[in-house]
Amino acid sequence: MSNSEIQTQLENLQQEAQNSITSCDNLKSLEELRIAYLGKKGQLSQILRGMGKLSKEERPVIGELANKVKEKLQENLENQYQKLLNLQIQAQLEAETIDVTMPGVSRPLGHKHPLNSTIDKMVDIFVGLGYTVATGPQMESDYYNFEALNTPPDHPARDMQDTFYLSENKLLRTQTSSVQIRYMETHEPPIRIVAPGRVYRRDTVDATHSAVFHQVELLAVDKKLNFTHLKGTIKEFLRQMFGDDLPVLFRTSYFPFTEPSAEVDVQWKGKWLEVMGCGMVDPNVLKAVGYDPEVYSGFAAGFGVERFAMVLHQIDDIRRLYNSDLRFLRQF
Ligand code: 2U9
Repeated sequence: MSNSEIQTQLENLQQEAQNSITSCDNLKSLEELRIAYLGKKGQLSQILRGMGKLSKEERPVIGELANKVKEKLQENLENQYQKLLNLQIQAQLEAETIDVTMPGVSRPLGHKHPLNSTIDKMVDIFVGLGYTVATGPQMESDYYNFEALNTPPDHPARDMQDTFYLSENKLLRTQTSSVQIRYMETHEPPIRIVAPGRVYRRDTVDATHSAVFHQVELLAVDKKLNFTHLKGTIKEFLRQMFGDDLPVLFRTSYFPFTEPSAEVDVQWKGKWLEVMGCGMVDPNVLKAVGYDPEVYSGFAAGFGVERFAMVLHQIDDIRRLYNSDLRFLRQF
């Protein structure tokens, strides 16, 4: 092959390659073009193979031309590569654009049941006053639910009609007081505990009664505790629960496990409401757990959680708290 033939071939190659490179529209084809023109077995190498037959004088001339073609094509390839890469990045950015002004997708979130939030609120207040949370079994023996709490066998509370008996000596606790008995058996005074939990009574279900309900009970035992300590504690609790300037009334009452005993009413939204019972722990209860009633005295109180939740949220029927009706529960 002659000098001028090779020259023409190189020029044609450059023209053709330049056209296909600038009209190439994706990175994969561009790489294929690079291999086809500049690769080891590419078109440029093939043309240069014909150089062997050229004279000594012609060779450097063609060599120089071949290098120029090669450099030119490399430049073309690099330019097109950058151009296609930019287009690809641009397209990707556009595809991934987030419109921050679009309304969000709301995902429904669960939240606490009003009974749980009421228990938490009550317990938190007592924890703030230095009390420790204590819990215990819901299935109890007659001893922990009644006997240790100064409730003799002939007491009406033990009636089969009031208590769920599981067997002769197994029952569903009617109050969380059994928790305090168990706690006192294993701890020495001074003690300050708050016992939240589920309790059971054979009540006929209506707007204000449920066979399963919740209590928060309080117990403090120490030397020289008196009714003033009880009153101050209860008043502070009710103040934190219902707000300042709350009219509170202590009415004389009776419970087997406290003496003296009182029921407490608060004036809330213009009405007097009974919210809890309380009293000084009966000496017989202290004796039952091995505390000396001559040395120690205690006060206790009991709250019905459902009643508090109903008063706080103006719920008219206790059954609403158990129906799992989301339209109702979502209000809290
Ligand atoms: C021990 C000693 C005494 C807990 C008390 C009450 C008064 C009370 C009711 C409130 C509404 C029950 O849920 S309710 O129906 N409770 O009136 N509870 S004194 O006295 C105790 C507790 C434990 C060892």
